Amino acid sequence: MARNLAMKIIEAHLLEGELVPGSEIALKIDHCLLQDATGTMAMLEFMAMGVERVRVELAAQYIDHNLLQTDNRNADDHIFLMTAGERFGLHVSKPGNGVSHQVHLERFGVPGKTMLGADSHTTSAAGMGMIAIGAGGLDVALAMAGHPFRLPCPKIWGVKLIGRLSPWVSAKDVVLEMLRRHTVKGGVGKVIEYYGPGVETLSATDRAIIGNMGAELGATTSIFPSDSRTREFLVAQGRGDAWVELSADPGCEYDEYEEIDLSQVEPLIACPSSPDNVVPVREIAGLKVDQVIVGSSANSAYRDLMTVCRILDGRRVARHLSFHVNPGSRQVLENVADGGGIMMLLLAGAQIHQSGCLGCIGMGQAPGTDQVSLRTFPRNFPGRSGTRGDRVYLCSPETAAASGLFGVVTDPRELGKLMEWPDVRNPDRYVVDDSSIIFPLPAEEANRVEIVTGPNIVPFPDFSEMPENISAEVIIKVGENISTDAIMPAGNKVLPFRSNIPAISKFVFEQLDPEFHSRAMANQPGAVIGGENYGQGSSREHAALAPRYLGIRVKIAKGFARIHKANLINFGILPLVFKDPADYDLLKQGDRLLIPHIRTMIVRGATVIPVEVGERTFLTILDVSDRQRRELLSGGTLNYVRSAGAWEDDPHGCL
Ligand code: MIC
Repeated sequence: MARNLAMKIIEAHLLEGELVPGSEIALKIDHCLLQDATGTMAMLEFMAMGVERVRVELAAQYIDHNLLQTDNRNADDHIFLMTAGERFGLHVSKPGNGVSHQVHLERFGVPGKTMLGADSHTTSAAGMGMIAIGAGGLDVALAMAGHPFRLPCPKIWGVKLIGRLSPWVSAKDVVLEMLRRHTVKGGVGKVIEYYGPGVETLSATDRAIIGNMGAELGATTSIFPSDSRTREFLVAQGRGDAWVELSADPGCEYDEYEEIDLSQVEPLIACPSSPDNVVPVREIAGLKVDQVIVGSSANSAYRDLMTVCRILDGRRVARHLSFHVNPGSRQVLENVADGGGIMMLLLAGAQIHQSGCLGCIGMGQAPGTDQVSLRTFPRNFPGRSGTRGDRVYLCSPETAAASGLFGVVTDPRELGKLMEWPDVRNPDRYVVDDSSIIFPLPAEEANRVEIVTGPNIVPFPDFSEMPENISAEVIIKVGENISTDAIMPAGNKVLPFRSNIPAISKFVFEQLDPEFHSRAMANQPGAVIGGENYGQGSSREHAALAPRYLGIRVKIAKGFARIHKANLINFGILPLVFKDPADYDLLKQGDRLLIPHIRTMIVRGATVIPVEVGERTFLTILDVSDRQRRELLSGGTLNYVRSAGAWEDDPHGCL
């Protein structure tokens, strides 16, 4: 039978389960990706599993998020990650070497492989023809220990690309078009597979941008074929031998269909404060801009930066505005320098930063009060930049550069009146320098490496088992599409505590309700009520781990985002979905919820769970697998895998 590409790769890695959308499948994982903000906890979790060395083909630890060293804490975490990485056989990419997604694409990505990453934008490896999925740190730690990754079998959504992008329009506009059409919930439970004649007009790094922001559509991941453009990128990286040709079988089917005529896509921009709040740039043209940032995890590759350089060449950015460039990797920076781009940026008045995530996760670059900030980043959830009430817009590098020049939001096609379209081509051969990557040591030598654990790393908290009855107070009720940034903020103030759960828990829901922490501490156990797509956005498991530390035992929502739901289970929080969404309206903060005999119901496999509030009872759904039931009963996945028998219980453990 003719198969689409996503299914071919999934089938080749299938260890358990049926390829029926929604039912649980277990996949063999080839590559693991860790970054520092999620990686410190993930590494501690891996160490708690007692495994001697990673059990995947390749595991890479990137240090790209917590780059500001304002005291000992981030620096302590870096040295911990470097030494632990060496000890357990990971590749370690040092601070300043670049954003995980860009570096992985450049140096390690292999078409047809699976990858699990402790970062939602792991999906960028779509540009390499990989099935690359974001997950919580604990799931990645399990995968590094040789366990399969379990997830609901996705539907495959075929998006046919036809035509060719017009000058001044680029890959970011394509994914913004997807978000305009389908919103931040449009991809939930799906892998987006791009196919059709338009695909070959996009380079591997263009495809990575589209894959990166597939996370914003809520998709499990995205994928592109591995074709001559993939080969071209690998050859330019000096890794041509990693290339294999991969595509869907002719005549294959998809669960859903979509078509985008690239020639019809126009410059688009996502307005504050959601990536799907998309309008054509021309509709808001003229709005004064105070800050522009190009780069970070999306649009930070050679073509993106060099396009900006060429637009700014011989000109200066508007007088009142700050223009920042965050290269995706040291390699990108070196190649842009090699192509003469750095001088163009400097003379135009741009600020050039080190390679890393930086302002994308609120690690510096926060805009001033009421300032308008245009960024090529993937996310603009409220306050994520570090500034309360921020006004962050997401756009292509072309729109960013044009707006930077004029000081107001500008449709980049306007530039056509001033200059020729800089049709930037990627180098045939990149300047490659791997000196900032620490390659794995032979096992014998690795065993002698001492892991340096600084004072910022505090032991993982102990969590109790699921009780027979839950009686919990509603500590907070929140609305629709609540992101993990709203639950567990990022930023320079909070991120250094990622390896210190008691300390980071003080910031839970801080933006929405500064009293949340003290109320939760005083009223344990607690419950949280949410709307649709609760927990969208990042993979950060701290958005489940820290609430659990504060005594949250149950979250009831109209729907959960995939990664967050898995994280809740991993830390023993019951994820219940309203059977009738109208019951959401009946609940308020301070209500006492009773869930009698929840333990027995979980053991018996109940899926409908009655919840009592005062005199009323409403119904909720517990949609979890048998394994997840056992994890919930144990009080979380770590308790479960540590308990006698749990390893044997997993036929594919310790592959
Ligand atoms: C993000 O873009 O939100 C992050 C920061 O990369 C997160 C990971 C994190 O919170 O550390 C993600 O996307 O998963």
